[in-house]
Amino acid sequence: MGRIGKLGTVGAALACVVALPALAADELPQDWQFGFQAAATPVREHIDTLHNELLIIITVITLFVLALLAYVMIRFNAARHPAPSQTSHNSVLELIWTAVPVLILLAIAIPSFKLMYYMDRTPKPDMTLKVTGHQWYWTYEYPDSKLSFDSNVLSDEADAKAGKPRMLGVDNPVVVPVGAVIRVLVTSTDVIHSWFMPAFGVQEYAVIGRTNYAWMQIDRAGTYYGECNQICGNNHPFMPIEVHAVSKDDFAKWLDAAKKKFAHNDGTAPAIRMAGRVAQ
Ligand SMILES: [Cu+2]
Repeated sequence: MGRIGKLGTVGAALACVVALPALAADELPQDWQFGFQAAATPVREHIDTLHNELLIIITVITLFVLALLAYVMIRFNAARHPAPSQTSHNSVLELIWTAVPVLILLAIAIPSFKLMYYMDRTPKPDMTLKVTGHQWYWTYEYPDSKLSFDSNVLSDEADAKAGKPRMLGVDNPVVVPVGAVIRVLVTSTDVIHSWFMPAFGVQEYAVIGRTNYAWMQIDRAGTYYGECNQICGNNHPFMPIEVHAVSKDDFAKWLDAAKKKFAHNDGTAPAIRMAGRVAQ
């Protein structure tokens, strides 16, 4: 095997290490993981693609600047070059070092804007999920099904008992069907929160008196976790998000059960209240 062949093998082996290990039903970041948590929606796949493109561009720029610095330091140090050049400008060079960065920025801006518009426009939605942030818990509403419930963080003991990751498990998780285009409406009743689901590429501010929106189409079943990531007060770390993506049949079954379980709710958000950590 030639040197390049060997390099290729090492590269392939590295790529295997960098690629995410097989994930269980709980979709969580792994210890010593490289890169992002595995993408579970088309939006997140597009974000990964742009991220990887930027990584190549920034690496090439960094190596180029490093090489220039090394060249200047070695070739033009005081010992080798005791009489400094009196050159003060060079029109061609100045034109190049202005135009090339502009072209690089354009090359970054075009895919970046494309991604922003892609994230912004919900394709024809199959269902709507309304998320309301409170100090310090979430309310979820399914306006198509006239269903609403609160979702509170679990105590450490309850997390351990349920086999959920500490401070990420909730009493009432969001359940959504795999493959459905879900329009997510996000708002708040007190301070600014943020509904952040890394695996879905969704991070939307929950602002009082305003409805922000995002969309997600989860491509595989699993349990996904997120958190409020806008500092919102005392219990900010205690308002996690737990999303179960299930098959359409399981979703229909859950919906029937949930309508009975949360029958006391008439589809409107409950009054603001202080959330304690729920022990179950
Ligand atoms: Cu919050």
